[in-house]
Amino acid sequence: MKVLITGIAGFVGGHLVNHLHAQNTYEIFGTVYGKPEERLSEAVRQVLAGVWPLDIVNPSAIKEIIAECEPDLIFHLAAQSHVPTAFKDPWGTLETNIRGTLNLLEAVLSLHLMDTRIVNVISANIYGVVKPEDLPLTEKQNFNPGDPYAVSKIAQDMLGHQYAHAHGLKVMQARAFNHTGPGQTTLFVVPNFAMQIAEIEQGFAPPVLNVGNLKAERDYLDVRDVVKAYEAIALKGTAGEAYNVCSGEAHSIEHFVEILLDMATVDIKIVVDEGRLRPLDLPRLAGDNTKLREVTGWEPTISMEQMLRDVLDDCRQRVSAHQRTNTD
Ligand code: A2R
Repeated sequence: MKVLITGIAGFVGGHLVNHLHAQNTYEIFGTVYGKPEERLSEAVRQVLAGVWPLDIVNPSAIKEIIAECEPDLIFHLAAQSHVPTAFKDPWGTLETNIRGTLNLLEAVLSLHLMDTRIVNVISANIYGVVKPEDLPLTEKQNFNPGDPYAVSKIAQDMLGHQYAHAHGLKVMQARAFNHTGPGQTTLFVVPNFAMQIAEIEQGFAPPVLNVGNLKAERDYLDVRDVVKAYEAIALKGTAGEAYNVCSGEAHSIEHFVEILLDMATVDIKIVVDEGRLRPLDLPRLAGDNTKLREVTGWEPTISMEQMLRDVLDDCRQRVSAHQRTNTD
């Protein structure tokens, strides 16, 4: 089966390649924002059947790629995915995420690839600030965007819905709640804390963990369970439908910090840094994954402890590798 992954060099893309490659049943193609040889490791490039540089905002480029590889499945991950960047550059975010999705759907439609199944990756940010009584959120929850990224993802979700219903494309919306795992940038909270701990352990920082709002409760999955959910949606999802990809449980960030600090090899003090408190902070967020489980049979398999341990170990390795590079 031929698979095309847009945004393959991103955090989720790497994990999706690992998961699909391990099954030996997929021929994997990808697109990269920039030069493949600069954005992908040699090991990943060797696994791929083809890879193209792509700015997804360019309509003819994505059409040429899809025409060449004629994928059975498309995982659309390419996006401007960072919320603070969306506040700084709202139009750039809207353009990449909306225009990019439109270009992809138009390409599939104009090439008459009516059997190609597309996973359109959205974010739980679309639900925005919600009432406690609405938790856990189902796919029927109203959209209430609090940032330009969420607006772009609502439009992306609605485009998938519309192209499925108006044109018969087999496109499903995967609404991902928080996820983390090895390799995520430290712009995100879990690897940020883990990296601080790894740097402290290896003597590069004083024994102080700078944190934001630890009371916020979030619904986290390990990215390796997320990519399995995307595959399950690709194979078993119903065209035009949206699926929450989430654990179904909310845990406080404070709980994550406690577990990470228990795993640390040194004593570390917590300090609240006002600069890390985000505006529009939502006290509690949890999704309902019943629809995803019932339609696809997907179940998460990685515990929260395992997820945190693997992120911390990955950060430890990144700090050691950085140190080796600097001393070579
Ligand atoms: O920003 P970069 O240089 O890391 O490139 C990102 C790429 N990308 C683009 N690709 C094609 N044309 C563009 N105009 C464009 N702008 C950005 O998409 C990156 O390699 C990839 C997205 O990966 P990440 O930012 O690491 O996101 P992640 O965590 O893998 O999330 C995957 C999907 C995204 O649609 C999120 O919005 C959603 O999951 O939550």
